[in-house]
Amino acid sequence: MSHEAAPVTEEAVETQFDGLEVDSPLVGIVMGSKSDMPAMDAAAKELTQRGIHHEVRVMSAHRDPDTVAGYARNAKLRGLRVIIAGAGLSAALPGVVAAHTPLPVIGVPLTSSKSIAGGLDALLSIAQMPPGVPVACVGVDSARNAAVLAARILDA
Ligand code: RP5
Repeated sequence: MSHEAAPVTEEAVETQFDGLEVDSPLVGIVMGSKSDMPAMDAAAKELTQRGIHHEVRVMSAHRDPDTVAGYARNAKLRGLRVIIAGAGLSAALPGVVAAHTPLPVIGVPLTSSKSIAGGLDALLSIAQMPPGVPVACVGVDSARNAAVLAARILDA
């Protein structure tokens, strides 16, 4: 008598997954400092209200460059579809993330205690990307709009 298990068909596997709720994050919200959290919280709140799964991480392009590169390189493989990146001052984070991932990146220029010209420093850093490496840029401190744009990209 054979104890071999019956072969599992692809259809059976698909049926098994039908009932599973997939709750891995679709949007990654990253920011350059803990001090950015109050401003970036508006993005998380908007995604929560829309029922869009997301994750929030603090990582600085200048202070933690390896962490940022690793996060961005693995993002697509982990199932993320859009990345929202907020930063102030020289605001390299959105651009560095975009350099390491094919996913759409939405940059949020932030004001901070050392900002000049009301956040114009971060706005220009994020918007003025070189050809071939785009970052979508919302208004200064407009994290909520970044979440609305992410929802539109996801068609959610
Ligand atoms: C940027 O420098 C951060 O995104 C933040 O907006 C600003 C100030 O950072 P902290 O000195 O408060 O950590 O990199």
